[in-house]
Amino acid sequence: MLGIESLSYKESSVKLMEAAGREVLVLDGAMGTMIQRYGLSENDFRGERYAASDALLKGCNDALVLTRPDVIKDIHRKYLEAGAMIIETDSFNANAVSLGDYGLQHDVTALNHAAAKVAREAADEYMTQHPGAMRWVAGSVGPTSKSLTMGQGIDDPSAGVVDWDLLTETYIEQMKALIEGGVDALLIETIYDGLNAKAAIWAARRAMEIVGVRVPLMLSVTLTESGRTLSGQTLEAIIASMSFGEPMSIGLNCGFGADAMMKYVEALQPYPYAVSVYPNAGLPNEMGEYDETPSMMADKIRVMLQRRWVNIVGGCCGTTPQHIKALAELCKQYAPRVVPEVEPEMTLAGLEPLCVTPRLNFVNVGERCNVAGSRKFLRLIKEGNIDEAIDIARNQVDAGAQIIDINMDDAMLDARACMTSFLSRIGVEPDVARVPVMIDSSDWNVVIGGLKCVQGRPIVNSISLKEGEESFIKKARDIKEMGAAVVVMAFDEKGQADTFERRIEVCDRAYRLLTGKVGFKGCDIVFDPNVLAVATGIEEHADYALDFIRAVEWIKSNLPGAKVSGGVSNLSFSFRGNNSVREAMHALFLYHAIAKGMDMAIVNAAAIMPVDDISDELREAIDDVLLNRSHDATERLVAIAEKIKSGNVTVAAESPSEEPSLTPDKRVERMLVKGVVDGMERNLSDAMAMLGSAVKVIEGPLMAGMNSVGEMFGAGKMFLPQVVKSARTMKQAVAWLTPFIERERRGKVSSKAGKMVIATVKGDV
Ligand code: THG
Repeated sequence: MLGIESLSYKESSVKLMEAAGREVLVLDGAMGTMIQRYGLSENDFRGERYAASDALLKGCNDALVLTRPDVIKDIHRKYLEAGAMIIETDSFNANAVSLGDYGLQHDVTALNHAAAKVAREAADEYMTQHPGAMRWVAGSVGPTSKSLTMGQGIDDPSAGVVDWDLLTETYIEQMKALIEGGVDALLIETIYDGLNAKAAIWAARRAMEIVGVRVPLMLSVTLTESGRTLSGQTLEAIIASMSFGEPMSIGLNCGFGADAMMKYVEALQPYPYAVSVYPNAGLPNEMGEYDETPSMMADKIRVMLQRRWVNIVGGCCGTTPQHIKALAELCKQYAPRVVPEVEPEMTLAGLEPLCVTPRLNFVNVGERCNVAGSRKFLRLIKEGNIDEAIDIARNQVDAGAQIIDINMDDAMLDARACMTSFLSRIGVEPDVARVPVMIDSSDWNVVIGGLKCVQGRPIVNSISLKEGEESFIKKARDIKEMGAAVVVMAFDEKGQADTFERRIEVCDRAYRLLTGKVGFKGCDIVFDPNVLAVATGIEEHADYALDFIRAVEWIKSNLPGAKVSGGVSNLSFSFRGNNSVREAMHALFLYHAIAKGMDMAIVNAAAIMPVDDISDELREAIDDVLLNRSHDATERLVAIAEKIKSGNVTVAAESPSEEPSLTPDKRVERMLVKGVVDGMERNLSDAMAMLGSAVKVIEGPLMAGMNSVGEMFGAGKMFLPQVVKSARTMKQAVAWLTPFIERERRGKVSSKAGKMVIATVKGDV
């Protein structure tokens, strides 16, 4: 391994990581609250160094490490005496973006060196005076006041552009100086934007490489009252975004006090990191003061300790050495949380997480935000009609797309600019940004540009061995270090793999390189063994689909954790213009490939057809093509396709709402399964007449329909988009029946309603 993996941790850092498993570690309290107590003047903040500064520096706490180091050291000492085991450097805002407010952006290195030095001295002196006691220094790294995610969505050039490159540059300078100054850990805290956090983590790892010293990362998130970050991510989503940092701890700070944190501390329990929590001293009062006393705060933290939920405890805004003293006494009485070991799983994220487990059955990636795959999307991008282009993304998510693929590769476009601006815009559209993105480009420059503006955990689509191992490894490393998962196309120096043997040969080689040389986890690799067009009339293409399906099976049983994906619409290029045949081909192809373990596919989420809707004749013909079962398979499929085009053969059976052979209840059931809304009211009314009540319509055909949707989903015959459609139909049917149900209920003389408890599981669709 190269880069950060080759560095070993500092000795004191190793002790810190061990200690977190042995005892509850106490972190210090607020710096700002303490500084206020010293009643410092403008001149104290300026000192000699900044005497000539144009800006007023009062309030620039980070300057004091150079201008009043005695004060900062005194504060560190007080926290150590109160029982803090880890003290934080006074460097929360010591980066160029934040220091720019005071005109001190040129002094990042000196300030961070001094911040580390003064904390280091205080900790070392304490250890000398208390032999046997270990005390640690954590370098504090704040988020800056500029949100990369929210800032970039706003088209206001005058706002001053803070982007990934600028932020990482100053973060590297800051963290390099902190590490050189001797910190034992880096504490990236008050995280409110996943993209800022990713930039900080990326920079931390570069800073470690530059200095040649590895220290553990401690990550601490601040949630709003909604339980999400300010930029909209759930806790699970932001953890997925940050996990590439391989943190020692993840936790919560600031926020709304210890009470409000309780349920989120619980949510941290399943993760394989130490858990830290350092709340404010309650909520600020009207004067902006925090009035939670040390014992009040300790009582709340006690509950977390009793449940063995935490490894590191401390204080944020408003806390004082008295608070830390109370916490330190408390922590002595409890054992720390046991950090669980977990089986790694691919977790992607937008604003919400997407854990790609076999439980999901199959993940569909929306294909329509692709300038090469949708004429409409290309036109909108060319016209600069971003709003309508975003509608295409939104429609896919509405139709059930769980990830959206985005591709701007067109010779007439500045693909990098289109990619970054589109990603930035959808990043602030909550109903689109909910899902992770797949950054699709064959231009590396576009991929990197895209990665720099996504706050969630995306997948890069794609890399391959086309240009040899060196470039493959370099790109893979960059992707891993930016926190993304990866799609690998089965392509090497010899070209595109198009037989079973070539497909598995290339995937196997890529897997060895990624897991062995780059440090990728198997579960974060997605192989794409090339979905190629079949029924082209060319003999060499006859095994394309079958070999793909065989390759899926081989990859799933030979490359641990690896996922398989493919661009399904490629399959049917020879039937362009005949969407019903294309959709039937896609559905059957997916049916076979998913049965062998295919995990995801790039599809038109709005147009996946249930396999059982395909007429027997068409299904037989398509299967013959896909599985290469007969020599005249293509000819027969072409012939049927012609008939379908001219309207002689239907793809699906009759529309269930009209089918005369069915009784009304059966019609309702079938309509629900197919998600058909047209004609529903008439059929509901007929079914009600037939069954005698609205409740019976729900309990009978509607429930039966939902059950078969569930069964078909489980059997891989139906996918999320169709389930969503059925669920919508159900909702509409119930809404239509509700007034009748109420009337029926009122009609009953004395109906004693019992109590009913219903429940669902987290993540239920
Ligand atoms: N593997 C990976 N990524 C991919 C592909 C793949 N990305 C691109 C592509 N292939 C998958 N996406 C599409 C998107 C659209 C179509 C096919 C594949 C498509 N579009 C219609 C057509 O060309 O007939 C256009 C319809 C329209 O203009 O509206 O078929 O294989 N990793």
